[in-house]
Amino acid sequence: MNTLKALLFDVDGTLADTERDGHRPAFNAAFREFGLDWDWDVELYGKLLAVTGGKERMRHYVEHFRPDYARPAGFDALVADLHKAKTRHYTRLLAAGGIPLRPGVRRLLTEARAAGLTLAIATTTTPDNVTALLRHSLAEDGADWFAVIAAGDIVPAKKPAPDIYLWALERLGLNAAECLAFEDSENGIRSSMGAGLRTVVTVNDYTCDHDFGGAIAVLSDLGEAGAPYRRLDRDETGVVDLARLQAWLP
Ligand code: XBP
Ligand code: MG
Repeated sequence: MNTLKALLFDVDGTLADTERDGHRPAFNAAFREFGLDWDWDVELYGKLLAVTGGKERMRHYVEHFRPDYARPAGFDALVADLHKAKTRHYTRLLAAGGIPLRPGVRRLLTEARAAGLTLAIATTTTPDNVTALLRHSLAEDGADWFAVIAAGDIVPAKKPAPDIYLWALERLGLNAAECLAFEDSENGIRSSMGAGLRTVVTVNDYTCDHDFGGAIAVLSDLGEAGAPYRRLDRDETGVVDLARLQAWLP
């Protein structure tokens, strides 16, 4: 049996439910700030999530949902400026304590640290978003809990490309077989499995219908004592701790 050395976590949708009530209103606030009539409601945002990365998502929106919008000269710079404003709105929301960690996340991170496992992050979101979430929703020194934070434009090809996980593994100096990944979306698991990582999935409202073929477990969440996870790929409830993760490994 393989002994686990590291756990690699996606951020958005996995550590916290950030998309619907975090990123989405932050995009909308940036659009208003720039006098644009773009407004992403909950349903439309679900469709836009097919594209990872905020800048990429805005371009996708203009291309596929706003044929009426005439791109100004300097559209690339506008997208970059909008994205900076969006990051400002989003990190302010986090600083106001806006988004809690998902069930079981703090418990598992704490147990893994105490057991001497290495923790890492692999996400397409902007680095500032990650550090703000860890600081305001995990702990003042939350970013220091993670040996590697792989985020944003650090690799050009975002998820579902495996590049961000491969980059994190290289930095960690570990093989995929020594690690486990945690994801919430099909793009995420395609990325992690593309890097050879066994992956545990915790779904959310936006991703519960995604294809998670190949995951070692598909769960409602990580579970807490008194509020166990529900496993979606078989009849089982429980709490994800290190003993259970180890038992799931071949
Ligand atoms: C996260 C994303 C990100 C955020 C927005 O995907 O798709 O684009 O929605 O972040 P994953 P930025 O959880 O698979 O990493 O606006 O900072 O790009
Ligand atoms: Mg995610």
